[in-house]
Order: sequence, then structure tokens, then C-alpha cells
Amino acid sequence: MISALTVAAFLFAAPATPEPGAPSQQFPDFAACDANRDGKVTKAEFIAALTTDQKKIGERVFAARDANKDGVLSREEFNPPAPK
Ligand SMILES: [Ca+2]
Ligand SMILES: [Ca+2]
Repeated sequence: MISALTVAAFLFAAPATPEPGAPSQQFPDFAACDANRDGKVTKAEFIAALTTDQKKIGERVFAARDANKDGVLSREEFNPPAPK
């Protein structure tokens, strides 16, 4: 038998993620990630700027954005032109 309190606790603890794999959940912008203002965002800077939930996919998002695979994101890589 499940008490009302247990149900309430479960609902409260349920993650607020709408759909798994939703592409754009408000990632921080380039300026927010570039902690040392050198015009590039390293993986460490990127991960550090993310929320706890975003950190889970941060490495994959970083890799997907790092078009030339040099381990840092340029401003262009970070904000690619919108596809036509
Ligand atoms: Ca930087
Ligand atoms: Ca790069």
C-alpha cells in the first residue's frame, strides 16, 4: 500500500525534464561560458557553465559543436549560423 505522502514525495522528486533529448534547453551563451575571456570556450569552461542536468550531456554537446575537433569552441562553432 502506498501512502499519499509517498506519492507526494515521488512527484516532488520527479525530474522536470519535458522530453528526453530535447535539443535546446537554454544552454548558456558564449560570453557566459568563456570564463577567462580569451575568445574560446574550452570543454572545462563549457561544462562548468552548465546546470547539473546539462552536464550529463555536456560532453556530447561540446563534441557536436567542436566542428574542427581542436578541443575548444570558437565563437563561430558555439553559435553556428542558422541552417537554411
Ligand atoms: Ca576561455
Ligand atoms: Ca574547435
